[in-house]
Amino acid sequence: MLKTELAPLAEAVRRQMSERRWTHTLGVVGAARELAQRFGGDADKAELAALLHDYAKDWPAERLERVLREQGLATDLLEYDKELWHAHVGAWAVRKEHGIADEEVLDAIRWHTSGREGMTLLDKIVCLADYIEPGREYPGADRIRELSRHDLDGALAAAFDGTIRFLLERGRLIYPLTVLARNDLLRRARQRREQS
Ligand code: DGI
Ligand code: FE
Ligand code: FE
Repeated sequence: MLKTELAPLAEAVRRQMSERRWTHTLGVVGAARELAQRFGGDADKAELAALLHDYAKDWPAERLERVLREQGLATDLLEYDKELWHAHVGAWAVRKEHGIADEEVLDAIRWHTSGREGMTLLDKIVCLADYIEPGREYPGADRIRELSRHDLDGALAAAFDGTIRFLLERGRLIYPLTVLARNDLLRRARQRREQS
């Protein structure tokens, strides 16, 4: 369960979203905590970033678009899938509405959907937790859960592969940063395998 000092913030997060999204959020918190313990990350930051990662997910697209434009946040995103928008808006909103100032936590929220090159340990933990929380079902989910037991970069690269495949199959645009993130992780995972 969530740490008690997070209860008021958790209530505010819960108010932003559907019951289903809240259940997902709690799943991501648990998965992020486990990944942090397994891979030597900061479990408190992982828990906080996971709690907040989908803060703006259920906001209407018009509201997300307005914030991106008015705040000048990653406006290149406007040319890509709306699904990408909530991450950047969420990072902005939790700082503005809840005074979250930890840049590592804000980055993990901001990059949890697209990924980025040079992802931090916390970025990877939150992003992968989003893919492996118990409620998530998609082709290949169990393989990614399996990889996540020992290979953080390999698991996340495989998760991005799945998303890229999903977008390709539907003829949808791919945000280039996701491809860059995937390539970067794949290189690191390969380097690690060659070293061991
Ligand atoms: O917010 P969640 O549903 O928990 O998960 P998320 O923030 O990872 O969003 C994933 C959705 O974003 C998924 O349905 C695929 C969609 N999407 C659309 N274009 C892209 C994209 N995801 C990535 N990584 N890259 C894209 O270009
Ligand atoms: Fe999300
Ligand atoms: Fe999520």
